[in-house]
Amino acid sequence: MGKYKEEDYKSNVENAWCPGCGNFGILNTVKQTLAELDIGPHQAVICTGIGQAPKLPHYMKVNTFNGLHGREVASAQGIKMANPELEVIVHGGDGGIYGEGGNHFLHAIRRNLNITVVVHDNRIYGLTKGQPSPTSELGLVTGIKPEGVQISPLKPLELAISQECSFVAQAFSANIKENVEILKAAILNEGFSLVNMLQPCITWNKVNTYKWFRDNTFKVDSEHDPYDSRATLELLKDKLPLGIIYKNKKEAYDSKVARARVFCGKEGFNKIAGSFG
Ligand SMILES: Cc1ncc(C[n+]2csc(CCOP(=O)(O)OP(=O)(O)O)c2C)c(N)n1
Ligand code: SF4
Repeated sequence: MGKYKEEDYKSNVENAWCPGCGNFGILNTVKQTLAELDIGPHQAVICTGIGQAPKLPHYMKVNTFNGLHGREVASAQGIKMANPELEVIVHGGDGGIYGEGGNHFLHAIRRNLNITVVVHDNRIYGLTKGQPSPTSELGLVTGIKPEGVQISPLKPLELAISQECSFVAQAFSANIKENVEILKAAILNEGFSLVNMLQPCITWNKVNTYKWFRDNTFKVDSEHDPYDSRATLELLKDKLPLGIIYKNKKEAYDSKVARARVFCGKEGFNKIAGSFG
């Protein structure tokens, strides 16, 4: 039994999510994961932007940085560089991270800091009442898109794999037990970890419901080799795979910087610090 229990992350802030929202399952997963990894509320920071997903740290006791919509990955990288001891986790929506924050997302994968990014992928802009997001499927009709989505969705997992991301997983918000294991592995991975968390928005997305996600997902076979990018891309072809789908061994950027700090000494390091791109 670890030092921390789920109650240690409890907050008294009133919850404003719709009853039945997929975000509740994600909140439970995060609390349970931190408790099982023995990461106390003072040892982690959850970075968010604006939206329904970014409210997650308001509903728990943990350090929080709540910045601009789409800038959650950027602030997380700054925090990790300033305090490498902190467990830095990002929670954002598909709109914030893949849309407004798409450029940060792409380059953060390349930079490979030791952070975990959990995207609550409800395939819609939830907080602002159902505009299409980058992952909305072709033809999706919503209250404010009556003619249906006209452009094909972004493929975030394929994109992350194309950039040789250190760790890529996909999860479905209702599978809390499995998701705790996935999130633990993501946090323990030394590098940039992406968890695309499929999450029903029961209010604005009437297509990608709990039933739809159950019918259109499958659990990745234990035989799957996550280091085999070709096999992983095959997995992504039809239905949505759940589990750890891709891994790539490479040194985390913060660890490279720490080595440079030792190698050059403090003064020397300060001279070259600006050259880390
Ligand atoms: C730079 C910027 N653009 C747009 C907005 C308005 N805005 C706030 S939340 C939001 C949508 C959030 O959708 P998503 O990121 O998918 O998260 P969700 O609410 O679905 O969890 C938008 C468009 C904003 N606050 N800042
Ligand atoms: S609008 Fe959608 S994402 Fe937002 S709380 Fe309600 S169900 Fe959840």
